[in-house]
Amino acid sequence: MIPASAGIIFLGNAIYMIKFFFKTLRLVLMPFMLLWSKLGTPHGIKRSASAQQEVDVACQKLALYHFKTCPFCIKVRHEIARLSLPIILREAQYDESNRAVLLQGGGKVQTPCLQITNEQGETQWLYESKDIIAYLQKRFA
Ligand SMILES: N[C@@H](CCC(=O)N[C@@H](CS)C(=O)NCC(=O)O)C(=O)O
Repeated sequence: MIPASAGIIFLGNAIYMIKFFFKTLRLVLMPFMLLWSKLGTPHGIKRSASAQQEVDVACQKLALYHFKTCPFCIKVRHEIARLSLPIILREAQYDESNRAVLLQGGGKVQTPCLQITNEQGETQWLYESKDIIAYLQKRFA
């Protein structure tokens, strides 16, 4: 019979190897994701100066928590660029303080997450790339 301690060691090693695999995969994919992020950025739509001014003011109440190489974040950043939205980007993978704010405010470290502050100063944390894109299109397209 296999002792329990051997089972625990095996499980520990398996978890370590899975984590190592994904860490390596992330490192290998990183340059491609950065390239996609850069080259895939669309041109922004043009608005009249006054319309853009209104949009600029509205965007001061928004912030996107993101990881640079996360594919879901890249999709959202592309839509932000397409809609010509000057939304502040807060890196949350390595920046400990942004990560802590996201965890405390939104309840989990998952990106992308759009922080929306309303006129009353209340904050909403919108997760899910599809929902964020739908929200931005509804408001600004
Ligand atoms: N269904 C989500 C998926 C988001 C997601 O999986 N994000 C990853 C980064 S690519 C994440 O935040 N993982 C948490 C972590 O790595 O700590 C969406 O479409 O936004």
